[in-house]
Amino acid sequence: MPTELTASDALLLVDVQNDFCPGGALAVADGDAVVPVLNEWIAAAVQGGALVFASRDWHPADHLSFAEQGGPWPPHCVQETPGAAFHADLELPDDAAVVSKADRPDHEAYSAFDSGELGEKLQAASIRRLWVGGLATDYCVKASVLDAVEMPGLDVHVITDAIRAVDVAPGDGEAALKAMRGAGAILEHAEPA
Ligand code: VGL
Ligand code: ZN
Repeated sequence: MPTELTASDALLLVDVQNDFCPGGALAVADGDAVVPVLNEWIAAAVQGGALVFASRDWHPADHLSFAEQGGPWPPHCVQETPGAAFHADLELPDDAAVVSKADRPDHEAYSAFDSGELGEKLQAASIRRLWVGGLATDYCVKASVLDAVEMPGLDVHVITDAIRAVDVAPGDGEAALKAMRGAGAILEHAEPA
C-alpha cells in the first residue's frame, strides 16, 4: 500500500518503457511487474495532489551506448519507436511531466536529473519527499536516486517492490540497493499482505 501523499510529495517513474519490459530490446526480467505497483502509487499521488514525473530513455538511432557505436547495449528506446513508448498499462495522469534523457547521440545519461529540468521543477514546487520506482534498479533508478539525495531538503524514498534490475552481473541489483541506501536514500519495503 502506498503512503499517503501530499502536495509536497513527488513521484518519479523511471523509464517504464516497452524496451525494458519482457519482449523488449533490453528486457529486464519481470520488468513489467513494476506497472501495477506504480499504478497504485500514481493513484495515491493524484489523490493527494502530488506531482508525477515520468522519465524516459530517448535515444537517437546512432546513440553512443549502442553496440554499433562501440557501446555496451543493443539498440533500445529509440525516439518515436514503440520500444520507447511507456508501457501501455501504466496509468500516467494527463498532467504528468515527461522527462526525456540521453537524447543526443554523443552523450549518455542514466539519471533523470541529467538535464537539470527535474531538479528545478522539484525545487520550484518545494517538494520535500521524492518517491522513486521503475527501471532499471542498477542503472537509471540508481543514478537518479544518487542525484536526488544530493538535493538539499529532499528525502528520497525508493519503492523497492516497484523496481527491477538488469543484473548484467549477478548481484548488481543488490549492490545498487546498498549504494542508494549508503547515499542516504530510504528503502521502502512493501508491507506484508
Ligand atoms: C537504462 C541501460 C541502458 C535504464 C537505460 O533505464 O536503466 N539501462 N539505458
Ligand atoms: Zn539507454
